[in-house]
Amino acid sequence: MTDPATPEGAALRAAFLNHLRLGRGKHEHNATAYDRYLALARTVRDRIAARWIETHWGYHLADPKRVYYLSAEFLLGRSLRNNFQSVGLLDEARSALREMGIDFAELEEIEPDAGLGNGGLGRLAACFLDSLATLGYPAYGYGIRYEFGIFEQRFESGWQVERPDEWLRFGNPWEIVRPEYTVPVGFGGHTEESVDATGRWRVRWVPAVRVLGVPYDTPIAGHDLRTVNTLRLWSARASEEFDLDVFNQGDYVKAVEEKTASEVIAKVLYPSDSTWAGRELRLKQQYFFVACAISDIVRRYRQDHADFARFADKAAIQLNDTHPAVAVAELMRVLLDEHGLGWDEAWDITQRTFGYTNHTLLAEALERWPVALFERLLPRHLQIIYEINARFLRLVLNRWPNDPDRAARMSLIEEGPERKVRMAHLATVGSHKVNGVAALHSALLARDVLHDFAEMYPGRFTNKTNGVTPRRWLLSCNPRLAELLTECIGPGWETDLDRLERFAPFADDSTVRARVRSIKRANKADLAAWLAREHRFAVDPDARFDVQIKRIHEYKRQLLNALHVVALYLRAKRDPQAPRTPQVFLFGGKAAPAYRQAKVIIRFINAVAEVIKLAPQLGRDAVILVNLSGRGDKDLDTVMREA
Ligand code: D6G
Repeated sequence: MTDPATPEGAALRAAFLNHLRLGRGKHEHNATAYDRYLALARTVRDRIAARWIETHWGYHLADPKRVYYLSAEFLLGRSLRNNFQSVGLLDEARSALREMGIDFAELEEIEPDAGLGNGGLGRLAACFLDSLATLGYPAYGYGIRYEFGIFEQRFESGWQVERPDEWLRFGNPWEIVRPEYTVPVGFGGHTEESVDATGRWRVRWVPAVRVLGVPYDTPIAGHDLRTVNTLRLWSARASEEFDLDVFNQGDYVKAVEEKTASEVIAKVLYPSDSTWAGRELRLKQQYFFVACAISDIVRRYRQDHADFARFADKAAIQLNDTHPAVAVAELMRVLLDEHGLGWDEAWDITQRTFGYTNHTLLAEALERWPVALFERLLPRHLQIIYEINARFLRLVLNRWPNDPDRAARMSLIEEGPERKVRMAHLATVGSHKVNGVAALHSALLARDVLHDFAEMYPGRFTNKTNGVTPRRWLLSCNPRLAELLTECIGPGWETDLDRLERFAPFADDSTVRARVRSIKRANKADLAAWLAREHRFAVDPDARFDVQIKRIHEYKRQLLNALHVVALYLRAKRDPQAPRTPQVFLFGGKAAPAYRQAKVIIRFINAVAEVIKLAPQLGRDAVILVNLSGRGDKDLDTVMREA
């Protein structure tokens, strides 16, 4: 072990060894890679924690307007490198470890993916958290701490098979449980109506069961660590009262069974993508995290405010798609039933507080919950939704008195053999802004799917084009290019992407063009080395790479891409002498387990890959469908054993 080159390096090394010894009970000579990963994670978390406390103390003192991002999915991925990047110690950490004979990259590979999302919607949520913290907004993410994230993918005879993703099995060094903020969440039961002492009509919901929401906080460090915000994810626990009841009747096994039944709520992320999976447990999940979030938001607001007059000035709640849309009814319930506000005041606050982001125009993806299910799980919320609807339809009929079809189209309730609650309509009516996620999408939303609403509330409809955080998706994942950019245009583009325009003139600079080419070549060589190591698949880094990585779906047209490969193959077979650029087609994507057609597409791509591998005339061409769990065919246990 050599001495670290800088005081910062020495401090990192001391902190790391401390965590190894005191946190893991290990000497550096018998520590496993897993011990080292945990010790390193704690080392960087310490740096973040100090700013985390200061940031939140600052919020507490200033009482600013806070942004609350409610999302059923947060696809964070790995955090180790990102966090070192944010605290500005990535290079220091790498060299401090190198001096101890430890490879940072190897420890990075130990971290499981926080795969609490399916795809774009969940990654958008994660990118927003990064950007909000970087821009210094007082922002919170609220979601579910799924015990099993998006399934692990394997291939057997070319077919996708799914394995549960037990990402929490070995602990999660980033989160901190905060039992002091536990929230009881009701389900089922009935409502009771009465007149209170002031002569006011009151409704009280008496749930049949209560589940406890226990929050786990993860710090979200902005770039340069000026702000550290919080992602608060809720885990489900059986409530003691609920447990004890059965237990006292002497049936221990049944008590444990019931405990498991209520804890199942936060077990698993539904792996659907772009089609809507309507399962009772899913509605329970939605209400569970929404009830926890609203309760937490109201508690925080009430610390500084005696009444609700300023609530909408202090809280902006954004609904990431309709998964959290029941929040509209929940905030109304809390304001009406728990705090005794009148309808008009409560509704005004609710509308001013919520914003709704729509993610899809596909009819089969729009959530519609059966009224009967709502009635059974959330009887009070159904009453409130009916009342919102009655008042809303009165406005519609006032404005278009001779157009009953319009009222039927706009109703929050879809009539038919099975009546359903249209969650997109609830979210639209309950919000002051509705946005799509691309200019074309937003235009079509206002033109087709929510046309009647856009006509009624033209100012409500806006566009917010999705983006990604350039910290993760350029600075962190393409360090060579990031360095060249900084060299050419100076620092600052990481937080102000418009500055990349300054790179345009370098298109005329042949030295810079050569650098860009060699960076691309080096990155391709890295990818080729990874494919060889993790997937035992050799590709030529000088071939042209054509990469399509996203959930497998008919509308995403992986099939068309694969058929293109087949066409190229047939052409090469017919005329082997014709000049060709060698190409590597790389596919990556998971199919929803129940989506038969998508699974057949996976089987097809794997079959094409096999054929091309065996075609002698296509020596340097390749097709590969990468198993997206990122560990080749190894499961987490094998990876841990090797670590
Ligand atoms: C985060 C950071 C921690 C802070 C806590 C406050 O976990 O330092 O004490 O948030 O939570 P609220 O009281 O705002 O819910």
